[in-house]
Amino acid sequence: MKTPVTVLGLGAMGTALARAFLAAGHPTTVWNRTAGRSPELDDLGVIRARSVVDAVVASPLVVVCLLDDTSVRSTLQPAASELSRRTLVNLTNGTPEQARRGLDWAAQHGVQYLDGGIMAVPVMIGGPAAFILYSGSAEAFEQHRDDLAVLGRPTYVGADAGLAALQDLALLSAMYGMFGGVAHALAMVSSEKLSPTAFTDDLLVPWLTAMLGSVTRLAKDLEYGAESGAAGSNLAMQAAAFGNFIDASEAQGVDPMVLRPIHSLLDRAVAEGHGDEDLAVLVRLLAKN
Ligand code: FVH
Repeated sequence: MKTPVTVLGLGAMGTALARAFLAAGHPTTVWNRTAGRSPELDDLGVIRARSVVDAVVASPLVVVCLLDDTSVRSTLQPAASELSRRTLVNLTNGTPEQARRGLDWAAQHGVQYLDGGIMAVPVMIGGPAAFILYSGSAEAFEQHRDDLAVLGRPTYVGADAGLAALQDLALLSAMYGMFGGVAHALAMVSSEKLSPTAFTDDLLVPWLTAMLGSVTRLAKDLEYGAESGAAGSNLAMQAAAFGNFIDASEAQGVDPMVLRPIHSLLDRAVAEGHGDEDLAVLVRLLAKN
């Protein structure tokens, strides 16, 4: 018999989590603030609890995936004593501080706590590209590693409960930086009525894919120091070229708001004497603040 699992929250993500547990044969109990959400789960054999307390007592493993930390705290507080001696896995997006507070709250109520960061969108859950970061109780992680594996590759990042959220937010920040740049690039080509799909397939995706190697090199520079002469792309050169990005955007009627902060950062790096260095300097400048 597979571990019975409770999923609190049937938004797009909670529904995908419940579906994956059901597909893997876990008896799956669900609760959602608005009753009757995701009716398609009924045909898959889901058990609907009438209250959070009923949902919690149904399973030794309770997964919560709600909008935010406030909704998690208000939802769980009435079921605090029933959560005792169970494992609570919080897959709601949050900050490292919220995760650490979650661990403290759980410890006060005798609950084993894991905080998680889902690195997937709902359609990816249960598929090969999905992975989920976990931090908090190592014992709970070992106990439920196989259960959690049905959602996506489980990746434990440490006993400090905040570490999953920290790295989740870092990864999402990189993603949104990419999306911001992509939105700007597509606005530029659209200003000349070029085909967005042709530009994306023929040029943008191959270009971003090629640049991924630079991400690895940047991290190595940061950790081990820059290899002399390896870059060929000094910051003074990049700052000078960046003025063209802004000017051309404005000439095309495209708002350069996404680019301006990067331009400022490059200019600052040059003004502070780093013109002959490489992009790793930007990390150091950002981390100082
Ligand atoms: N969907 C995604 O692409 C991302 C992928 C990475 C992880 N995120 C995080 O997952 C959390 C849930 O996201 P979601 O996509 O399921 O969000 P919604 O579809 O908007 O559903 C929200 C659920 O939260 C419930 N809820 C909202 N406020 C409250 C409250 N005060 N008390 C109790 N429950 C609440 C809501 O219930 P209802 O509106 O149906 O009654 C939904 O179940 C989120 O942290 C993402 O950042 C998703």
